[in-house]
Amino acid sequence: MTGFNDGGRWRNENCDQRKPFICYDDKVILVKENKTWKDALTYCRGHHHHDLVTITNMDDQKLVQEKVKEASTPFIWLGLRFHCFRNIWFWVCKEKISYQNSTSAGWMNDCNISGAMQAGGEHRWFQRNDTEELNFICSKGQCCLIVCQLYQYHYVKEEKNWTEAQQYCREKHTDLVTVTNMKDMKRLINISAGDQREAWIGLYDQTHGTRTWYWSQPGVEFDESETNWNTNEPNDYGGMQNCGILWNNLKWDDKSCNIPSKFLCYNESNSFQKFHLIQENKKWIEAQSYCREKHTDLISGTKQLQDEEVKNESSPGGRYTAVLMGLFRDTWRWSDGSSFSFRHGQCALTVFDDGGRWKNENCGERKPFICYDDKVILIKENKTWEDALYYCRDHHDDLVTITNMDDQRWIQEKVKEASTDYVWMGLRYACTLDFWFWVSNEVVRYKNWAKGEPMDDCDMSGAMETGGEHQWRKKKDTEKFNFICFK
Ligand SMILES: [Ca+2]
Repeated sequence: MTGFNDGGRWRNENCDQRKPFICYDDKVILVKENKTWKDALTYCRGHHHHDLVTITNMDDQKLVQEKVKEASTPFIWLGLRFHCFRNIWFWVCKEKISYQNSTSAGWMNDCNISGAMQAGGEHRWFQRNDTEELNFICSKGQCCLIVCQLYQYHYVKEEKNWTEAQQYCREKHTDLVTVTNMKDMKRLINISAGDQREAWIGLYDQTHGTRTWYWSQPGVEFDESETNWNTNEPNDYGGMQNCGILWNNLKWDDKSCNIPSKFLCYNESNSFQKFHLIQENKKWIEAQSYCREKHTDLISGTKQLQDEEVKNESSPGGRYTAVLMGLFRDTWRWSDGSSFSFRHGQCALTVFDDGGRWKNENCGERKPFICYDDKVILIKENKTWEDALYYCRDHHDDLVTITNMDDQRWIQEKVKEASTDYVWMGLRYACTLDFWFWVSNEVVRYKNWAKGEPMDDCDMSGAMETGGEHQWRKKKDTEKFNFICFK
């Protein structure tokens, strides 16, 4: 067993002792039945697994090659397929082929062939005729094993000043990195290989002091028309007031971020008590860290502020007169023009050994930097749902699939630029089978339907609202909208 008090070093122990323990979920399963490639695909998709396995990097490869050693056939089917008509190889879960482990002999582009891994030897990939009957590997849960994201980060070791770094990223990738939440922050820390201590990110301050209000919780958008300022607020009284407080009459006020105060946290996963009054006095940035660590975030957005639970708590003579809320303003902008409110300390440079906390730095200094590649694109042409689908498949990859809240946030930032009121997604109603599905074959698990949707109706597809809360609506698929493709 392993104990944590000695740096995780393992030691021998009587197996009958009662101890806490750590389980793990296997994400891939070897099926020791001999099937043609197509039958193997159907099996994986139908047996509560997810799909034939996709390998996008060395970690995936290692995970899979450990499994295939147990196989009873010399090769094992992967979810790798040759698209005869488009003349390309692709992964069945729509991943582009980035990582490769094929034979040096090269691949013939031929119809009716699929990719298989050697059970022994170096576990390389070979093309096989898809009527061969082989063991196969299914993946469970997510399409991609280790990383499955709508955007990819690239750490560039070469040292450049901020402007040169921005230029480099825009040429070779999409832009300098945009960080939208804590999960992204962890990805950033993970890619900072070796002894590199800090790197430029895409946040910059060139607005000459023009401040913008944001809500702390990622995905909650500030709406000027819903504000509830006290009379003559916000007023920058006595200097800069960049943080928001809530009076117990539910009116808002701007306050200096450095004055410690009680605060309200919001917890989205606790259905009994969503709002938590913290009686300790903290500065705004410390209060934010506290809420993000123990709950979800500082209370954010008018929907949360108008919750009955908050109204009951807020009364004259109650437990507080004023609390910090998740409202702040700053002069920082993301290089790619997106309006994500996520901040992790101050500004444009991320320092890896301080939990990735950001600090402000002279933009002329030369540092390594982090670019990102966007894997989705908004097409500002008006097309019917079917024409949009074919456009994506011809020019890019597919109409977009949204499987979780993070995907939703990334996409809703894109649709703001659309010229139509709705934007098509790869969501379709199967009339004869009576269910909604993603064209990428993903099951519709995460949902963001507007109230009253979706009614089941024939010839309907799913579109996202361009404005408002960016919820999903079913629309007649002959309507013409902008749309979003996977790249
Ligand atoms: Ca004020």
